[in-house]
Amino acid sequence: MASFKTLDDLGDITGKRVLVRVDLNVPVKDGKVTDATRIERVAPTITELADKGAKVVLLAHFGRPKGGPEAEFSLSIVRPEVEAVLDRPVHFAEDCIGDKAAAAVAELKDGGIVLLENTRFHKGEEKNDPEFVKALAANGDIFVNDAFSAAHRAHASTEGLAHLMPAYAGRTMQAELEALEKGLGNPSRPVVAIVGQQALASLGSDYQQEVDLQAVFQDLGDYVQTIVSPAQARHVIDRAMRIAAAERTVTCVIVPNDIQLQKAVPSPPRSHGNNYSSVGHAIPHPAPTDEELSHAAGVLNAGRRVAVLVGAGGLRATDELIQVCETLGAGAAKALLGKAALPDDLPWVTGSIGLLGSKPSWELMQECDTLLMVGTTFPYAEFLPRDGQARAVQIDVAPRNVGMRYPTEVNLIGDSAETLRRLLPLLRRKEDRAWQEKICRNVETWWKELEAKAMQSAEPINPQRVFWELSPRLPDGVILCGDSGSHTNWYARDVRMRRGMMASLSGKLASMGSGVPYAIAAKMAYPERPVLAMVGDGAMQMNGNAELLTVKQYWKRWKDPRFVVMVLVNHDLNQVTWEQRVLAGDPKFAEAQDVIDFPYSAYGEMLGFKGLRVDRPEDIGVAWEQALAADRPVVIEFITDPSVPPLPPHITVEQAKAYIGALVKADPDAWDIVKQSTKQLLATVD
Ligand SMILES: Cc1ncc(C[n+]2csc(CCOP(=O)(O)OP(=O)(O)O)c2C)c(N)n1
Ligand SMILES: [Mg+2]
Repeated sequence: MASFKTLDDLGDITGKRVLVRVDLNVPVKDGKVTDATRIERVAPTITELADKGAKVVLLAHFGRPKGGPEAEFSLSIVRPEVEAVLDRPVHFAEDCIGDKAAAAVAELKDGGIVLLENTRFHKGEEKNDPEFVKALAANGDIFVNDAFSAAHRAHASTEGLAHLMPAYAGRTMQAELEALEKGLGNPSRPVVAIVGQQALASLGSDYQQEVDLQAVFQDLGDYVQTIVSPAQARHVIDRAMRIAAAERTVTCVIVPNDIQLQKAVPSPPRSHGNNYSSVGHAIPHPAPTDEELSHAAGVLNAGRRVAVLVGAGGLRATDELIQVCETLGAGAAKALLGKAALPDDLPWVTGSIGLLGSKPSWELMQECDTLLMVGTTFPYAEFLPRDGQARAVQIDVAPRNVGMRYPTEVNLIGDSAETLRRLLPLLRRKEDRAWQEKICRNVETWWKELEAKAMQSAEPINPQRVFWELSPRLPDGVILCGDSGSHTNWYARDVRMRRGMMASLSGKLASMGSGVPYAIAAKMAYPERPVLAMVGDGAMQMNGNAELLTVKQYWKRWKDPRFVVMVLVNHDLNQVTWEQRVLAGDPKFAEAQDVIDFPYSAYGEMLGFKGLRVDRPEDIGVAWEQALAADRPVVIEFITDPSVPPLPPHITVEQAKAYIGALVKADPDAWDIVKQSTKQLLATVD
């Protein structure tokens, strides 16, 4: 976040005219302020400036006048309450610019305070009109902004003035910006979902739009509460925020309609059953003890064949992971959400693990005698070493995640980068590099195998080739957003990550439909980065096509317009078709599995994007280049062969038998599959 100046940076301000933007947009009833919270918030800044001898000139808006004076929106109504809170005289000027303002400011003594009339009585305020900004600036030497709640709007008195004069954050603004810095500086993005609900009185009557939201969200959030009384709101909101931030999780607050309409209770009555909560949160920083670290180092130093498995928790520990693997002569496999944790150009990185994984990852886990798991809850334990095969160390920030899939000997609870940094000096460099060299050879062979598989012909396009050709053309800093389908296999295996790229998909739930929404979210968070969504035709028809309208609505605001949606067309819910064939031995059930044809790229063009349709293997590379260099969003569809098997790196005998069983039971695609499977087998080098 950009740094900013605060009142601590002001030099001597005696006699200086300080324009202070405050938020005085307070609720008023019958000419009286009913809630002075906002005034109380800005009071410390005002008194501090006045006490330092400045002439304090207050600027604020009040209500929504239509660009001219309206008596009911005059700040003169608020002035007595400002005086009361500050406990000192506050003068008033009937205009915020021109002669009236100038005269009132000229009359101020050092340490005096004047409130200028509603800035919104001038159209120039909301338009951020340069002339109006100049007129406001005429009454001050310094600008202090303390109106955090108005800071999201680029108006003359909030944003415009900051360009014309030396600008400082007031105390409220400073506190809010520092809190934001803490929140946003924390790489995980906690979520508080605030959800509406039908009126309390209607609940239980099968009312229109009545849903048991508590039950719906129960499994999603770590704190799910329905506010049933306004007095409860303060502590429920405070806790929802605090738990979400501190535990890097999702919380949910349900607010029924009628509760939304009731008056806020800033401080509940002092009686049994009420709570008086505070705002803010503290992020825990667990750290293992020196003893635990040396225990872990002992295990890792004793190992002769060390394997590392890294997940999403290792995404910010790339340097440390590289150093640890180099020191231990280890190989490293990546769970899917940790794909960006280590670049694939390192020779001992074996790539993805699991059903969508690589053969060298399988071999790494089969043959290691020591396992170090970093920030991962990778679910498929059959892809880890056999129970008892390896001594294991696990690093995770959450105590609940350790020792869950494999019997670990040492669990280190802490941030992965920090913990690895502390572990490194305790690790001895393995002089025998034979294990790592073997892994590197396995990896080299695997990439060749993948290339050979990708280059096999298919009808019309081999889907692996789409991903194989993508890797060298990926722009620096790209964010990759995957979906759930056969394409997830090719993404997991064939795409080579480089440093600085980011990648995600629906990992735990493996939900279809993540590709386009994730990509939109990625672009909202990082508008300066190129983003690529990789989606199947089934998921595109499920929600991707509709979400392209969201892209149409927003893309012109993005600094970098590159937003590519890749649709892998195979007219099939291919992943599940294959799962049924291989795991259950069932032939394809066309009625459920077929996906109808749809002109994805033409539809993209209709929305004003670039559309590309590729149905010849030789066009893949050029098409990717065009898509990734376009000056607008792109929908690029590849017409691919559903007969290419997305088989796991190590198929069990049962699976192979079931697969053959499916083919003899009159699978509509049987012949094509036999052809493709034979080709894939022949492409295997070793
Ligand atoms: C919401 C949801 N529904 C169903 C599934 C089960 N499922 C996983 S992959 C898949 C097929 C995806 O088809 P498509 O998007 O066309 O990709 P393909 O496998 O053909 O590449 C299905 C039905 C799921 N994971 N999520
Ligand atoms: Mg499909």
